[in-house]
Amino acid sequence: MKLDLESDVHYYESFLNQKTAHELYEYLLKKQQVDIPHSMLVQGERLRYNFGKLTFIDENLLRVDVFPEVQMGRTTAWPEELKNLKKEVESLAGKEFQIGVCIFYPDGISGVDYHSDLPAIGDTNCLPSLSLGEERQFSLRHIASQKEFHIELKNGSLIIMGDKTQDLYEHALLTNPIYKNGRINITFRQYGFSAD
Ligand SMILES: O=C(O)CCC(=O)C(=O)O
Repeated sequence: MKLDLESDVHYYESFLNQKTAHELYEYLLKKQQVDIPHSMLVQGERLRYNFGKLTFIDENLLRVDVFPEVQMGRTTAWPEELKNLKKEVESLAGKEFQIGVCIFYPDGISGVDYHSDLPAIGDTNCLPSLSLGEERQFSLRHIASQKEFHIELKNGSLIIMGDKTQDLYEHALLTNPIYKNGRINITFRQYGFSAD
């Protein structure tokens, strides 16, 4: 379903069925320990955050250490268990994603404020984002008009922020204490820039 916005944003409510989504959530918690709180060294000081983070990276990039752990937090090669999912996302989006940023929000006290994902390590003109666990409200705010759009992201859903979304909108997972359970999000990211 295309969302009623000025840029290309598509929402796939049942990208994964409930059973698969639940199994993936459990796998990421139990085997990959995405709930380990994110921490980073900033000017010699270790900052700790109220969310977990683990970044999956293509092996060739991991080998050349493009993403040092002190900057990125925990990183690991894409595990076998996620490779099919990665392929399915790539085939739907028509792009390859070298990086998967996996965030664990323990409850509604944890979120991320409005921001745009401007190109840094790669193009951000296509950002698929998978939701697992607690259904949470996701918000997009039109930069020029400040008009907000809200959508509930279901367990197993995929939202793809396409062309112009990062230029025209900011997005957020606003904190709200009504949410009591954990949620995992994986955003699929490109490394590098295409010529066009
Ligand atoms: O958890 C989410 O759905 C939002 C993640 C996000 O805003 C981001 O990765 O830039």
